[in-house]
Amino acid sequence: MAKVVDMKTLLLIAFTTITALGSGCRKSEPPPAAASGPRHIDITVSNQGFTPPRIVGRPGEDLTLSFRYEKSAGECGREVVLPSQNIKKTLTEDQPTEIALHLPQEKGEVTFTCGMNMLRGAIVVE
Ligand SMILES: [Cu+2]
Repeated sequence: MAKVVDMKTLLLIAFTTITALGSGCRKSEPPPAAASGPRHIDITVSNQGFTPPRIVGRPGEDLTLSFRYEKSAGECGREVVLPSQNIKKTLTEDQPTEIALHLPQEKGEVTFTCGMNMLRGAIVVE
């Protein structure tokens, strides 16, 4: 009986020691790197059009537009066109479609539309 207690005590000591060592050795994680790379923007396409319809960007900024398609947008809403960038993409409901975009240096608007130019949105460079 005494031996069983001894074994339990031993295990407890061993466990405590390992735990203490483990936490003592753990190095503090460096803080996450400052956000770099393209800014991610979620845009939903539905019967309400593009949401949000206007996005403000800085000259020369890199963006990743992530278009999420909702069926209410209809078949035409499946197409996203950025005429000034020569970009045309077909969306699916399975997963968002990402479009990488490098904004121009000049102030102005980069518009995006549905396939027939009925739904419209814009990135305002200012
Ligand atoms: Cu349309």
